[in-house]
Order: sequence, then structure tokens, then C-alpha cells
Amino acid sequence: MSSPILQTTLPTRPLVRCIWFTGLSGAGKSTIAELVHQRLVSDGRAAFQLDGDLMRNGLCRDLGFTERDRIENVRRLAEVAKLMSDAGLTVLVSAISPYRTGRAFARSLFAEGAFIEVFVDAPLAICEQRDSKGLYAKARRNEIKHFTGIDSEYQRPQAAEVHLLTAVTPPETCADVVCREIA
Ligand code: ADX
Repeated sequence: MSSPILQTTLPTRPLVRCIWFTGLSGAGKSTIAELVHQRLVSDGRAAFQLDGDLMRNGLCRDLGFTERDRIENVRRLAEVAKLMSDAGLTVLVSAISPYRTGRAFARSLFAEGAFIEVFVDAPLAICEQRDSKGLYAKARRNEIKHFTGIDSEYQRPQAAEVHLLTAVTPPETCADVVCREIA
């Protein structure tokens, strides 16, 4: 009689390759992405943080904050994230990425399950209070235009894999939640 063959029936979920943090300026996207990045690296995973602010100093330097420019900004971030993920990196993108279509485009570049959207959610009043870069104050004084939440729209995610309420949750705890989702 032949011996039974051991079969595993664990579901095969693809490795998460892109973690996309979206939310208002000052909501905490980069802070949480950095914490998750540190944990991935300490677990031995090759990871890279693509930050909207930093990308705007280089590859996206020619873009402003009109709807058209933001769509192009997010498209470039998504395409770069895809290239990096093809090279074996787990990519953490943090960008306001205010439009659902832009985020859906980013998702469409990845296999099912390989992309997760993290909604870094804080009320506008809290982001404005934090105002670490002084930009909300400038927007209120009309010194800068098209500021997200003030005179430019932010379309809240409707089905993000992770929804973080950063006004009431410390960054470390938020990072724990994201890490559990991608484990
Ligand atoms: S996105 O909307 O195109 O995704 P992105 O995340 O790259 O934006 O850049 C947002 C950062 O640019 C903010 O964190 C802020 O520091 C800066 N910024 C400057 N002007 C604006 C503006 N009008 N609206 C939003 N962010 C602005």
C-alpha cells in the first residue's frame, strides 16, 4: 500500500509588493511608512520608501498641484513603484494621491493581493493644527492655491485594506496594524 502524500492546503497569497499610503498632508503617512519600512528591513526584506514630497524634488519637479499635475504625479509614482517591485523590492509609497482613479490605476499595475492601500485618516482640523510645514496657514491666507482639504478635493478611499485613525492611534500602533496586514 502506498503511503499517503502530505498535502498542504494553505492559501497562496502573493507577497505584498506595494503599500500605498494615502491621506491629507499632515495625516502621518510618511511617519508610519518609515516605521513599517524599518520593520521590513529588520525582517530581512528589501524595501524602499517612495515619498511624494521627495519625488517632487526630482522626477516630479516639473509638476504642481492642479488636478492634471497630481494625476501625472501619482501615475509616475505608481510606475516607479512597479519597476522597483519588479526588481524585488517592497515599495512603500506615501503621497496624498487624492483621486480614486489615480489610486485605482496604481493598484491595477500589481497582481491581486500584491498591492494594499492604507488610508491614513486624520480630520482636516487636526492636520491643520499640526501644520508642521506651515502650509495650511499659507493656504488659509491664499498664498498657495489648490491645497488639499482647503481648496482642492480629497476623495476618501471606500475600500482600503487598512484604515488608520491617526488622531487617536499612535504611529507605532498604526505600523503594527499595517505589518499584521502584510504578514
Ligand atoms: S499629490 O496630491 O500629488 O499626491 P504629494 O503627496 O506628491 O501630492 O505632495 C504633497 C506634499 O506637497 C504635501 O505634503 C506638502 O508638503 C506639499 N504641498 C505643497 N503645495 C501643496 C498643495 N497645494 N496641496 C497639497 N500639498 C502641497
